[in-house]
Formats: sequence, structure tokens, C-alpha cells
Amino acid sequence: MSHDKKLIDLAVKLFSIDAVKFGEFTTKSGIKTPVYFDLRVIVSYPDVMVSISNLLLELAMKDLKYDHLCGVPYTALPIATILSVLTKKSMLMRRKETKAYGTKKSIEGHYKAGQSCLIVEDVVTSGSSVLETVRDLRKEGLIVTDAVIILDREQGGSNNLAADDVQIKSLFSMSSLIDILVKNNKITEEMVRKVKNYLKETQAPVIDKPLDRILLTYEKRAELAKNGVAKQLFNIMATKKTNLCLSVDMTSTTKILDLLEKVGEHVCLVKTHADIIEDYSTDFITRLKQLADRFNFLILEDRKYADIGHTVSLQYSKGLYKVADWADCVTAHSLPGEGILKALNSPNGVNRGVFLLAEMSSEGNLITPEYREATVSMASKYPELITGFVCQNKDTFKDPGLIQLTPGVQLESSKDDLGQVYNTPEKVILEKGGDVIVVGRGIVAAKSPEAQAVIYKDTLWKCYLKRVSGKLE
Ligand code: 5BU
Repeated sequence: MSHDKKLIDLAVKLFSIDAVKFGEFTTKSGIKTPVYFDLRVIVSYPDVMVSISNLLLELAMKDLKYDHLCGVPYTALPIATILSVLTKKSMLMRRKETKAYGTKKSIEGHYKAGQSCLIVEDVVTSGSSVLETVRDLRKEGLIVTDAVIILDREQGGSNNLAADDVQIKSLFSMSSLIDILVKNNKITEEMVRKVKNYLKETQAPVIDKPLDRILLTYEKRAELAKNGVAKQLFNIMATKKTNLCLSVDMTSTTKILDLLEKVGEHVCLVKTHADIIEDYSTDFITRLKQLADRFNFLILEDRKYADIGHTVSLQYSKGLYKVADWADCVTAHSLPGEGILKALNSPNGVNRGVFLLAEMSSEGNLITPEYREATVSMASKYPELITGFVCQNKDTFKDPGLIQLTPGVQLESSKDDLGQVYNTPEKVILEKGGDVIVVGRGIVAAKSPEAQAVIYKDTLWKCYLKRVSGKLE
């Protein structure tokens, strides 16, 4: 049988098993479409899987050289498996989520950097799914230049991929498929017209880009936040036009309260270290809360919990400080594992949050990139509890509903005598992705803390506005 005849048979078969549907559908990204592909169903039809694999081999893969094959999860996995068996080339598998435990690898299988890998995918629309897989493979040092596809929707995918040096070869394009189907009386001329119009209208690449948190406003991010404290904090920042968190690292309650009287209106968050205060009392907390209400700021107790869950739950709610009673949010290390998050889970359903430490600002700290990633993946299981991460880099996490709290900031880059490293507001907001910026001694130790707080507030806010305008240069 000729290749053309085989393609016609396959197209008709895909239509008959509802892998290709016509009508009115809405895609994941909310776009209306008259044609819908769902190739997941092919696993129920071994004959279809065999014809697809053979045709990919004969038409798309003939001239390609590669050491490994990798299917884009998940629909293409069975096809990649068959192709691996037929070509006797080894297969690699990409995990969608990096494991928090065990090998932590995103690519499974045996390979060496410098080897090449061919991508197998079912349907390409914008090309973004293929690109995700390509990026992970390239991160491992694998060379990826080609992808074979069952169906190209002709909506910008091949251009997007070519821009990233990936060439695609597909069995069908949207046009060739509807051509076959109309000739075989499966769809009407009217439907062909509809599909062609739709293709014309959706020619601009419709890349399903994840929302880039760095470019989103705090108002928008408040809508996306899943933790109540994060939502509140984003809203406070947007209303008060400040992303300044003041770290009141002072040992006297009078000094702290006096300072907050003066600068409360300029900050969105006040960060405490209750255990450095020499005259701590419940009266102090009452007055701190009154200031928080009057000036509309939240309170973060920077306790950096780091023990087993049981101990942390006692540290959080009992003892001298009874932090759970008054702090909107606290900081915690991920080191002990998930138990710590269970221990900090909102007491009696009160609105509380946790900033997990994913990185530190101090020189020579022992946090590794793997630890940082595992911290973020641990947090993803507690979306309602996690307010954000204390971290130093924008790549640490993507979720626009979470807050990047960045300490180690002064107007000039410098260091203190005990390992603290300071970056400038421009650097932490524009380059490093900081959302809420922690300033301690930069304000507290200034001659006029009030005047200094205004300078920090204005500088930090300008940097934020510049960042969300997208005009970084
Ligand atoms: P500074 O005076 O601006 O250096 O104060 C910074 C504050 O932030 C201080 O309270 C630290 O305990 C806190 N901090 C930090 O500096 N670096 C970190 O990585 C973390 C917290 Br986590």
C-alpha cells in the first residue's frame, strides 16, 4: 500500500474512533475551536498505534539520526515505546514533576551528555509542551534537534520550535487532515470552511506561556494567591503602594513601638524576632496588633522553625511567645520534612501563613540547588498554608500566587562582619525577583529611620513599577 493510502486510512480511522472531532469546543486556554484532537484514545486501538508508529518511521524518521527517543508525556509515551522497540533505540522518559525524594532526576533512563535524542509528540499547537521536554533534555546535556509529530495544528508551533532549534516532521497538518476527511465524506465543505477560517484567525502563535510572576501586578497576584495571608499582603502592597518589609531587630519593646508609630504607614509587613526582645510582654503584642490595624500592615515572626513537627507545634502555640496567637505568618526551614508544615497548619482555621526558607542571604550558607528545589516541591503540597518563600533568586519558584520575600537589602551593595550580604533594591527586584523586600539595619540603624524608610519605600516601589511595565532596559 502506498504511503498516501496509508495516511488516508489512518485519518479516516482517527475520525471513526473520535480521536478527531468536529463541532464547537473550548480549549484549555479558553479558545473556541471547531476541531478537537484527543489522541489519548488510541491506546484502546492497537492497530492504530501500529499504523501511526510505522508511518512515523517510514515518513518522518527515515533520515534522522539519534541515540535515544523521548515521548512528550503522556499521550505520546506509548507511541515512543513502540518506536523504541521497532528501532531498537533506547527510550528516555521525562517526569512532569521532579521527585522530591530519591534520584530527583527529571529524565529517567541511561544516557550520556552529548548524545542525541529525538522527540515524539502527538499533537503540536503552540509547541510549548514539546519545548518543556526539550529544555529538560538539554539541561542534561542531551542534543535535541528534531521532533516527530502525528499532527501539526498549524497554529505557530513549528515556528516556535524552529526558533528554539527544533525542526518538526508531522504525519498530518490540520489542512491535510481535513482535506482527506472531506474527500472521504466524513465532514462537510461547510466544516472545512469553518476550520480554515479558524486557522486564519488563530495564526498568531498561541503559546500557553505560564503567567510570569515577575511581570504581574500585585493586584493580579492577589487574585491568584491560594493562601489567605498572601492574598492579604498582595492587596496591602497594592493599596499602600509599598513592598517594604521592616525588620524590627531591636531588643526593647518601647523602641520597636516608637519606630512603628513613625514608619507604620510606609510598610506592608513588619518582621519580628520575638526572642531577641528583652522586655517581651503580652501588652507589647496588644500594642503591636493595634499598630498593625491602624497602619494596615501584617506581622511576620521570623522564628525559622526547624525541629520535628511535634516540637514545632508546641513552639508555635505555647511557651512565652504564643506566636500562633498573633503572627499572621512565620518563617520555617524545610529541613525536617513535611511534618513541620503539618505542625504549622492553621490553628483552628485562623488565617495564617508560612514563608519557607528556600535560600539564605548569608555568605557560605549550606543550601544547595537540590535542597531549594525539594523545598519548593514540598511546599506545593500545602498551597493553602504557604505564603511564599524566603529566597534570593527568581528561578526558585514560578507560582504567581506565592510571594518572594528577600532579605539582605541596602541602598549600596555591601557585607556586614558576620556574613550578611547586601544587594541593592534594583538588583533584588529587577534581577532577582524579590516581591517583598526585607530591610533591617538599613532603616533601623539610620540617623532618621523615618526619612530612611520613605527612601527605601519609594526606591523599592519604583523598581516594582519598572518591573511590571516589562521595560527592563
Ligand atoms: P538586615 O539588618 O537588613 O541585615 O536584617 C535582615 C533580617 O532578615 C534579619 O532579621 C535576618 O534575621 C533576616 N534574614 C536574613 O537577613 N537573611 C536570610 O536569608 C533570612 C533572614 Br532567611
